[in-house]
Amino acid sequence: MEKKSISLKLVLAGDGGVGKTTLIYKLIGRKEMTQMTRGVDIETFKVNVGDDESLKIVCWDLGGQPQFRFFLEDFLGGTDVVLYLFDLNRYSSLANLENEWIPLFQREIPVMKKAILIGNKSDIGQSIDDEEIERVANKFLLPIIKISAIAGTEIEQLIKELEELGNNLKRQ
Ligand SMILES: Nc1nc2c(ncn2[C@@H]2O[C@H](COP(=O)(O)OP(=O)(O)OP(=O)(O)O)[C@@H](O)[C@H]2O)c(=O)[nH]1
Ligand SMILES: [Mg+2]
Repeated sequence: MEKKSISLKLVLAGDGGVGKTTLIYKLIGRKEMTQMTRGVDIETFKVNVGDDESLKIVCWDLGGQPQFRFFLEDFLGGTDVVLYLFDLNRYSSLANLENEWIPLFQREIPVMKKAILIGNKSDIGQSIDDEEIERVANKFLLPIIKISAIAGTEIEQLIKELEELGNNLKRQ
């Protein structure tokens, strides 16, 4: 029998250079070097949610550079999951999530199935205080995951969160 498939739209948000495309390439198992994303790229991958079902995740990888901001809103309709990425070593990338990216999504997508705050580049350390990260996470009620998209550290944790969501949706 063919596997049943649920499909979700996942959007990667955050400033240019924080590692959104690198993370997607890790999730889909692609090895190529990444370039700045121009506009938006779309990639899909699957996670398993039980023997007879899989969860298809359609990832919308947004270009984070300021020149692409003006049309981003057009891509946000129907978002189920958003990953808010920042660089653990670049304070402005966390501040811009708090002041621009998260408010934009809250305005455009009032009901979201899941949103996660992701600090990337843990392989080169962390210069932002944990208290500051927790303050932003608490303000918007977001879980925090610290990852290295390049090294693959804690990517499993992220996949687990997505599988959990898939399992919850399956039961509905
Ligand atoms: N050390 C380290 N570097 C990383 C990591 N993730 C991404 N990078 C590097 O950061 C740079 C930017 O990564 P991208 O994935 O292109 O960033 P992006 O968020 O997609 O950027 P835009 O497409 O411009 O929005 C690249 O040189 C990556 O190799 C990581 O976990 N650790
Ligand atoms: Mg990119």
